[in-house]
Amino acid sequence: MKLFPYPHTLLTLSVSIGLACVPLIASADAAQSVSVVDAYVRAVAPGQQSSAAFMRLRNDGDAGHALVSADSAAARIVELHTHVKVDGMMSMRQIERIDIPGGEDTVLEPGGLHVMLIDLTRQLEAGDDVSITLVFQDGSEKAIRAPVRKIRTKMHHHH
Ligand SMILES: [Cu+2]
Repeated sequence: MKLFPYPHTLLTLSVSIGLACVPLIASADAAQSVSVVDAYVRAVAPGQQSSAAFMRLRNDGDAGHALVSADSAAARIVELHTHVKVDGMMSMRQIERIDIPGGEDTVLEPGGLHVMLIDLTRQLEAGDDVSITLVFQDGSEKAIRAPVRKIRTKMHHHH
């Protein structure tokens, strides 16, 4: 067995300790800190091309996170949207991110923030399940399954 000279051993030891400390210093990633509660997708009438997913994003960590994109096999295009009032009319607008402040719940609901499912690959009927992958700003991902529900509120389509 070859004995390494002392300085080399010391260097190796320092590096090992440095790496071992990383998980303790770094805060939990978004997928760990953020839990998804009450997710659901709007049922659509036959022939309707788009739908939306709603949910409560609960951040149990101290650090703020953000949802930056989402993906689903149920739609060819998935965008993050919000509703804005333009000339007294509510309309939808695509946004880059949905902030999820630490220790708070961020709610995606009809008339507000939502995950827009555009160009549906199948009809979404009440009782179905839709798989959605949420992608956070730190690169972590969370896969969820959301039941399809009938929602009565009117939706405006202004893309
Ligand atoms: Cu929308």
